[in-house]
Amino acid sequence: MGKIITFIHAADLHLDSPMIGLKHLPEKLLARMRESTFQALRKITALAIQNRVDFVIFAGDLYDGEDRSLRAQSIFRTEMLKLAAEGIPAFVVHGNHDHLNGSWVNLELPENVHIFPTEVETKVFKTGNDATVHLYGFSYPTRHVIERKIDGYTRMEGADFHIGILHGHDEGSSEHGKYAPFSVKELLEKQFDYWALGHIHKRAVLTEDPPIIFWSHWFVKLA
Ligand SMILES: [Mn+2]
Repeated sequence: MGKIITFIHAADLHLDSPMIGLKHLPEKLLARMRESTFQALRKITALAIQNRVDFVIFAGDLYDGEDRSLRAQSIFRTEMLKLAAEGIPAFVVHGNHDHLNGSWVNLELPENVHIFPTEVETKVFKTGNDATVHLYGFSYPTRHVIERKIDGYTRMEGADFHIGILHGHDEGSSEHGKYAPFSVKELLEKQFDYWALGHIHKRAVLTEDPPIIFWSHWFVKLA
């Protein structure tokens, strides 16, 4: 029988965003909007636990600001502890908003949270059902990453599933900052089973087989 994995692909939570574009709203409504990034995170962890997924992916811009407000970090830590209690790991890349050149007061995260470094790295994870997964990703060292980081992604044999995590710009579209650019052709050439993309704040299915997807809160089952 073939192996199956399930996970949640989230991106661009922008925790603790001040929602500057909405500051004309009535105060109460604005306050609710400012809570919405945390509500989204709580929904993700609840969904993960309810569905007993194998892991959760955060594909960049987890925090809105490079200072990673203490409130954002504290709430993220609380939610990650909930996942830790259920044995669910989280794989995180940081994007242009929460790049590693910012300065913040560091709140230590539980050990189930795996942060990718600034060069593309392969993380190996074995699920409870004995499926081996290779997850490939990198975090932004600074805000403006214009290199073709896609060149650093290389399939490493020895896994049942290969998942690329990339916060960047699809050259086929004209929107958003043109960071870490890639073409769909390049992603396909990597021969991965799924691409968990982040950066644009709306759903975009670039290809279905394999799934190359921009989105957040997306429940995925691969077989
Ligand atoms: Mn971004």
